[in-house]
Amino acid sequence: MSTRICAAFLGASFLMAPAALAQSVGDPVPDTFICTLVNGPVSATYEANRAANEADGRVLHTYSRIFNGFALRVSDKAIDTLVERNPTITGCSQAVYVGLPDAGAAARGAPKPDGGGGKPDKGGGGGGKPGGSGGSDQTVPWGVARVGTGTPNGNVAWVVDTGVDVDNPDLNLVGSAEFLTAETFGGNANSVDDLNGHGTHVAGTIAAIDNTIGVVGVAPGAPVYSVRVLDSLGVAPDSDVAAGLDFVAANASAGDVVNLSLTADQGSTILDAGVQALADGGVFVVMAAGNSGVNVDTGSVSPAYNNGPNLFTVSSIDKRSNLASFSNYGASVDYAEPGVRILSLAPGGGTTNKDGTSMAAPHLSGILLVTGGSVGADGQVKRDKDGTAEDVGVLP
Ligand SMILES: [Ca+2]
Ligand SMILES: [Ca+2]
Ligand SMILES: [Ca+2]
Repeated sequence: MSTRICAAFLGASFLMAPAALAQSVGDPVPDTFICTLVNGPVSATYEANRAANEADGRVLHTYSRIFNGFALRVSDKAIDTLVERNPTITGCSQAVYVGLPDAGAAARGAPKPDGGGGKPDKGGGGGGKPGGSGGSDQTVPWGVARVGTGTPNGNVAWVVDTGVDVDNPDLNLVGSAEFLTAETFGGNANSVDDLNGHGTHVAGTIAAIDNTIGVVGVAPGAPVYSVRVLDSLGVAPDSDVAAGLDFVAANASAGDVVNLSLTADQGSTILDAGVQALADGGVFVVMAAGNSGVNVDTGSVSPAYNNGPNLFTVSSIDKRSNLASFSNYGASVDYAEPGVRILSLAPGGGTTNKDGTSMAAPHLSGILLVTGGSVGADGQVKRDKDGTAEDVGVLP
């Protein structure tokens, strides 16, 4: 067992530890297992509690929408016995860490998620508010200018992320939920607030209100529901993320949009099941392609490699429509959207620049919250790496 996995148990006391010690996306989560149950009238809650008692474990989550099952914290010795003795359990697999794609970009020397500490790019791309009304400090980010803004159709933007700033005056936040159970370095379970900044930034691009502050989103003022599944470092077990998706599946309506600016560096069957269940329910699922510079299909980047009705994977372009150096690509990618030097909201007020496919995906989420499904095109991505250049999605 590697040092960094053992270190995971040390938790909050290592908040300031070097980044190299943090869990990596794709690593197994110690003593955390996701179990699936046979189809039929089997209660996930009853079975989870029974299993926890039997194996001296603790129930972390139950799932009823994306599949029937539960997540347990239990030793790996006990888990084998549990499966053998309980015919209602079809199998258990160890959870893996998933997280923000941006962490990978930073590690590879791509632009840092915070834009290298640059100052907010006031008017740097999109200029001021069209019409230039005096006294407004609202900026139209270049990406929003490129994609356009339109009247939201009333559906909800479910931002499954690091949380969304709970009292940001530039957002119409209609609810917040939290599903973190892991004692990771980022820790901070039991708060719904955004302790990273990523989710607030994503929400701003989708739906920042058209007023005199901050930025304006593609679907200004659209209702945002925050589903906090990633800690302050942007990492979490996929079992926690799946709990967030199960919650969305139970509460979303057809036509709502789920923005998933997170990735597992390898296949996550539980995330795959989650996005598919949402899509089957008529919810649009918008997924960041990821920032590792790899092909999502040959690299098995989950959930980005999932395809089908209502599933959208988004790559990142710069102002010249060139594929961003960090952006993943591949046949499963559906649209390219602005994702380099993107200005949006920061927790506690103000604005900041970030780079990544995480910033590209919310542009498409905003489009879907205006159109209810149709996406226009403003040219195609340049310097595409897979021979199938996707459209730059804009409001029709
Ligand atoms: Ca605004
Ligand atoms: Ca696709
Ligand atoms: Ca392509």
